[in-house]
Amino acid sequence: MIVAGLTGVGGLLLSSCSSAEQLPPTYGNLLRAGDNLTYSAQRALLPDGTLAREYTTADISSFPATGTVDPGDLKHPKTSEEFRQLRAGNFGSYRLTVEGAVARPGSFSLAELKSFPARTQITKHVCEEGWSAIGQWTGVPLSRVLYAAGLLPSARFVSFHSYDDWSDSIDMLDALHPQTILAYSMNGRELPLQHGAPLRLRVERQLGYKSMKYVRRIVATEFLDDGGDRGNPKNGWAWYVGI
Ligand SMILES: Nc1nc2c(c(=O)[nH]1)N[C@H]1C(S)=C(S)[C@@H](COP(=O)(O)O)O[C@H]1N2
Ligand SMILES: [Mo]
Repeated sequence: MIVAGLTGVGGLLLSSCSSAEQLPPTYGNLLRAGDNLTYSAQRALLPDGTLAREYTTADISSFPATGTVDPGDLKHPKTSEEFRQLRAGNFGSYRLTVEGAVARPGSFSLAELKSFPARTQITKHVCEEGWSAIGQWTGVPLSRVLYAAGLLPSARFVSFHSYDDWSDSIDMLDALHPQTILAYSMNGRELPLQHGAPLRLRVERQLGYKSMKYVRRIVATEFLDDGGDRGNPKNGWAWYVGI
């Protein structure tokens, strides 16, 4: 009875939100209804370009590596072998694929990504497991890469696929945000393997798990792809986790 009642409330909340465009996935339970409220409220209250706080080099802290620390160790038949080969060649033959709603789908080498104007930022990473750490990241703004590929006006989300078989996405506000970068350096050095080499995403206005490591492929999409079986919502984590 109580469960049915709660489900009813969830349904009510959901339908009252459904006029907003392209809400994150909810799977129809009460907890997921909160995702929609958080997303709608943050997007309504915060101006688009609000910057996450940036720190100084004196604030840089020790930074644990979590989740996957080497996709070459994993059992995904295709990607782990591909990653082992890339790693053996110090990522010299790595290419980031960019496709979907772009006029010029293709790929970029690390040298090409490094030839774009870089952005360096010292930010606080907040993990959903309860720890935080401050690190310095250098990389190419995601917007640069998307524009270089000829991002189409119809694109509304950007999906990311990694070598450890994660899929996730962010909306265009986060994708084009100046602090959303594809980082190849951490604390002034080459990005360490355990922190996502050769290229990781930094999404500074959301919780740590949105900052995907080992990025392999980027897809601009017109509709939300929450990653399906490889995505966070499927594992009980919210799609949108603004901080
Ligand atoms: N591809 C991939 N990206 C990932 C993860 C992962 O396991 N695989 N873990 C996430 C989580 S939960 C956090 S807190 C951060 C951890 O980054 P770090 O290992 O550099 O501390 O990466 C995020 N991105
Ligand atoms: Mo995390």
